[in-house]
Amino acid sequence: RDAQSRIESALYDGELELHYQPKMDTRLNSLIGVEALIRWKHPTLGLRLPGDFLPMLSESRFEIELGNWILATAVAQLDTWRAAGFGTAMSVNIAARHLAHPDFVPHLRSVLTAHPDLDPGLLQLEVLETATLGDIKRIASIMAACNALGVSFAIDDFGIGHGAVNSLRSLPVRSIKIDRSFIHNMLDDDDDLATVQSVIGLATAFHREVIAEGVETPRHRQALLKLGCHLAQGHGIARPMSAAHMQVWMQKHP
Ligand code: G
Ligand code: G
Ligand code: MN
Ligand code: NA
Repeated sequence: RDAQSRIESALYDGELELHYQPKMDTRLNSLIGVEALIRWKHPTLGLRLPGDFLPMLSESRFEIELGNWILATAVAQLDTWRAAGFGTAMSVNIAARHLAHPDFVPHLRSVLTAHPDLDPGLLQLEVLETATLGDIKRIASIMAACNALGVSFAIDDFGIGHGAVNSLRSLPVRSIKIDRSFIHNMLDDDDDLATVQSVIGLATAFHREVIAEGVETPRHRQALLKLGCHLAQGHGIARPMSAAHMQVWMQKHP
């Protein structure tokens, strides 16, 4: 409770901000979009990563409020970049519980309405913890309602666990993201390589776009290209950065 109210204060004190990480088409060497990632600029502890503070919010009312703020802030930035001539797409992370909240679709609609010149097709929602989604039919219908607004989905942290194939079969998602834990050792661990290969095969068979996260080296990038995955995100391309730095980066990487 205490930790939670400190994060609430951080939001109201303006200490929370979104950073952005590029996603690239490694064949064309072109930017395909950016992912928004929450950061806490803590006055004494420095930059804190979401793994340090988001888990403290799980199941709380404030988790939903923060999720709404993240979505509104990311879309406002996307519209600012559009108006400045950067036609980039943006992905925003959404907890499964947030997506399932009854106010999610109305909130999304109001955020988009606030930016009438923005093409909603530039917005993608990356859904986390799809394994815990519960009633998959209900989630599929919420996703369909968002799709009707023009917004697409990615399944984040995709693996080959229980429910992965079912998610692909049942959910109207455009993309899947290969979890970075599989990419990390894929060049040294045959099981990880087989997993990456299987996920790419699965995505291809289901006509979904597949993007690898945690691409840290040119060797990762080349191995993924050989396996048929040409979309990548990771420190080997660029680390998450502030909006101002992201804009400079976009100028250099059209
Ligand atoms: O940035 P970092 O690698 O520390 O992120 C750790 C985790 O926190 C990732 O799984 C990421 O998806 C999640 N995360 C980052 N930003 C957001 C956000 O804005 N909303 C939600 N719900 N999760 C986020
Ligand atoms: O789970 P999610 O995809 O939302 O996590 C994205 C997070 O992964 C980002 O917040 C970022 O900090 C982290 N990340 C991005 N690229 C890399 C990478 O190449 N290596 C590692 N270890 N983490 C990365
Ligand atoms: Mn993500
Ligand atoms: Na991820």
